Amino acid sequence: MLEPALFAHGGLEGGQLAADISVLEIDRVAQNVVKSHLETCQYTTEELKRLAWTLYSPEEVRALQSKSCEAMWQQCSLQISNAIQYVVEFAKRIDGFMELCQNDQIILLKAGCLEVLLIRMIRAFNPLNNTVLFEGKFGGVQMFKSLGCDDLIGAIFELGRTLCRLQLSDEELALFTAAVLLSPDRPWLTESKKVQKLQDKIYVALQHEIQKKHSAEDKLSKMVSKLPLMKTICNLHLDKLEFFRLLHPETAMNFPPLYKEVFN
Ligand code: MHQ
Repeated sequence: MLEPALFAHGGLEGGQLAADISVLEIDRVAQNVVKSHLETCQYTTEELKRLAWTLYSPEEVRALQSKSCEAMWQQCSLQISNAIQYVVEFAKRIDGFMELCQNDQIILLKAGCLEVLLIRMIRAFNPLNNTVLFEGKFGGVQMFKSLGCDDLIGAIFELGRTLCRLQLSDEELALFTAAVLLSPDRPWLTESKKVQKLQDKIYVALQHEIQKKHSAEDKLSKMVSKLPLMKTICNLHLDKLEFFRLLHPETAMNFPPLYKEVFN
């Protein structure tokens, strides 16, 4: 599925170049993607370090828990919608993305932006106490109890924990999210060959980046192995949203436009 095609020919092992992609080109791709990520990651690493121990108090958690399901969904969709704007900006800054036809740009963003958010989440996730950043403070799964989506929230936190174990650098995160965004197998793409070429280059750059410190085959395959769990989470989210819409159509109508557009 998302298995990088370049994996097959051993990548850059021993300084040998995959296919016809030159070292210079790989460096250029890496630089562009990393810069785009850093410019659009919403919170700097320093900000997040400082915030990491700003926790919700037990009273604040109780207040969130006693909110109505509708109010909490509204709050979450707003946070997600804000975060999506940064992912859209990230995509736009990746070389080659804006040269795709608009139809394909939209397909890639709609299909990939939640996966990108879930990967980006590790920056705002504290595995030491299992908490995530939500509206300026860190809190655990209990915070989201009123949503009535314990399975979804549980899966998101589990993904957070397993991704954190990989200890991805910002460079690896940037390249991995770009590769996920530029997945050539999304349904209804009209120029999937073009997308494939962009993704291939990004995966080569990612292998190259990983190789600076680790065995690339190892870490890259671990990263790629988390993709099925992300797909499960995306589908679970769509199921929950559909169900919520049936129960509370008026609230769902007032969800932020971007959230509605992406998940319709
Ligand atoms: C981003 C910043 C960011 C922003 C929002 C869908 C639903 C009903 C519930 C964060 C999901 C609840 C999200 C807000 C919860 C798991 C969602 C709500 C990285 C990702 C991050 C931290 C989002 C992570 C997932 C959160 C907490 O740059």
